[in-house]
Amino acid sequence: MSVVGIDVGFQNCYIAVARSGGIETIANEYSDRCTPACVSLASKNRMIGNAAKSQIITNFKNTVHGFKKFHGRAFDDPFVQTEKLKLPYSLYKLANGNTGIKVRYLDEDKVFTVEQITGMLLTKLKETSESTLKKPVVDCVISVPSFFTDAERRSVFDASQIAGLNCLRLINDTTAVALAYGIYKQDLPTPEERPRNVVFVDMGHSSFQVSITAFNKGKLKVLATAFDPYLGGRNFDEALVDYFCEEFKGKYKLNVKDNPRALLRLHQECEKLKKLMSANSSDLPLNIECFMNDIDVSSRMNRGQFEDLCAQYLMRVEVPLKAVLEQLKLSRDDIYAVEIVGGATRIPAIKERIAKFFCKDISTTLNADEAVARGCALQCAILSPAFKVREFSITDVVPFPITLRWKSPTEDGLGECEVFSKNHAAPFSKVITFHKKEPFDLEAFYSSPQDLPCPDHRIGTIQNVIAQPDGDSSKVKVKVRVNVHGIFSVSSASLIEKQKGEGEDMQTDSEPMVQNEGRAEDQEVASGEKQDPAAGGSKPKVKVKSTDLPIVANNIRQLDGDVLNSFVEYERQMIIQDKLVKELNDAKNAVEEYVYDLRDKLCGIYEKYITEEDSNRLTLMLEDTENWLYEDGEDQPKQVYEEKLDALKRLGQPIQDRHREHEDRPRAFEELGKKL
Ligand code: ATP
Ligand code: K
Ligand code: MG
Repeated sequence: MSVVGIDVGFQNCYIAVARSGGIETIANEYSDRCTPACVSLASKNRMIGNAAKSQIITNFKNTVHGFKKFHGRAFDDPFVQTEKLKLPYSLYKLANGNTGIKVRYLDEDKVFTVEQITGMLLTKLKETSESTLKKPVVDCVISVPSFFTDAERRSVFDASQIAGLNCLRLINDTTAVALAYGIYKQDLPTPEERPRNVVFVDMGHSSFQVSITAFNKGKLKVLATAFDPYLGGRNFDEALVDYFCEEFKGKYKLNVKDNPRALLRLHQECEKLKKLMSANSSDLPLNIECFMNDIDVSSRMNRGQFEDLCAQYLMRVEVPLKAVLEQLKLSRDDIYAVEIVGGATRIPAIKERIAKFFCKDISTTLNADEAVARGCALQCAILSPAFKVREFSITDVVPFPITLRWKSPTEDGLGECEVFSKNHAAPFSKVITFHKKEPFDLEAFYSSPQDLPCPDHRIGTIQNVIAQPDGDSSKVKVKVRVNVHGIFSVSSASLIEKQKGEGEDMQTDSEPMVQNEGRAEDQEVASGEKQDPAAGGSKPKVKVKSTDLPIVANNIRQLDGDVLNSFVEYERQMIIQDKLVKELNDAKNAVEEYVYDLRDKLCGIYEKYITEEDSNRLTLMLEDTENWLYEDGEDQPKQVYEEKLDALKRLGQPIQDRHREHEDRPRAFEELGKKL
């Protein structure tokens, strides 16, 4: 069994695996440990990761990037609408209101859901880990931002299923980092001692996350999280892009924003410039040749100017830092260390602001790019029965308070209560006892919509929890939980059968009672079937006789089971299609390579082994083949290339044989000499 951790970033993905030597971040076929979160669709196949990134400008309409925040989002969501204006590819409103991505694929117009696009990316990451580990990869742990809501988490979980992965846990980015930090520390306080509080800061391309985590020997407990879901490296790129667009408008009379290709190029150059400015405070050039309308453009910028330009973003750095301390009423003195990760924390002004806020040197002991993936792999190792790793308990938090509302059709039985407060420990289960005469509906939602990154505060509904025919009030226990993925569910409802003499405490419509059931440690292990990531779990611990009531949950925005299954199947087909195209290209390339190789050798090492006349004839034939490859032979079935190669080899092989024979002869003599 494999143990794999995947950091799915807005821009960059990393994979770490557990091997006998420990946790290792692995490289893809380009020897790159970072795989871009990019998928490019084409008329015959798809390209994913580095290959897709190289298509961003050339095939901009069909190259999808920056899609992570479309998970669980309605098309009408204002964020989606703002992004839509900036993206070179098209977004599309799906029948269920979700955000779809419209591209040309296999010469047809095609709309993919974001789960499918992330599924493609995960397929690539799965293949990369399989080729490193040389065995199938199924079990994994995937990171999500700590502020991801229920809908976003369900959507990422579905994507993992589309890729054929069994996600043992969706873990929060900053929690994965905390695990990577803590698990090897030898000097953590004992469980009886005061815990060590560490602040983890992660600023990536799209968002900014902060957590405070308490460590004792063998355990970590996240105490609080805070975030700016819309502050990341890309804001700084955009500030530069806007600045230069304005400048080029005046200086070169260019309307860059009207030209998607030029705009994408400018984006890439601005990101490079931004990174250079992190290392260098002097004036730096920006030069782009043949930028637009055959015009070369150039400009300059230095770090001071850059910081002025981005003042509005730099100001926002302090907000979550302050918030996380305030939530816990902690002072700076209670903080043992501040650890930063994420690419954008390399911007000196951001680092300075964090250090200044905590009045502390910040530590960069963790690998800023790989810590999340390593933490994921560690979590996977802990969860996997196949791997031995030291015991380490992880308690996370609920990012936003959750309220449950109940409603009966005729009674005035309408009410609500907050079942999980902000920073409540997770995973966690609670049992709520209702006294009800009639069937009732339950609805779960986030209680503080103003704090949510997206405007939709609904989580899900459950209809018709009980039908008690005798008109008496009955006792219904409902178990709610936030599971290991951070996903909320009503995991069971049971009717407690009335016993004689119990009538006394049976009040109609009294306030429900909420009991803690404690940590929900049980993990969900998905099989091939469509599985609700929130389902499963143990039966409630009820002493009296109880009957389970059916629950039909309706989770806002989640893919329907049949649809998900069809996506799983479609992904498999696309994998096969990509493989066929790869084999075809390999067959074609083999012909081309043989042509070049033989031609070189005919004027080189083979010269002595072929008559001039034969050599001329063969050279002509090679030239014909080369021309054919660019004309009629451009687009042929695999078999045609294989036959072509065989035909060439029939002519080339005898020469090669004569050459080899000649080479071997002196060697054979030498060996004979030794024996004598
Ligand atoms: P997210 O966490 O938001 O999903 P991500 O995980 O893909 O995004 P990271 O890989 O952590 O993001 O960081 C990428 C960002 O860091 C990009 O904006 C990139 O330009 C920026 N970055 C990387 N190196 C530097 C540097 N030396 N100076 C400034 N910015 C940098
Ligand atoms: K990343
Ligand atoms: Mg990240």
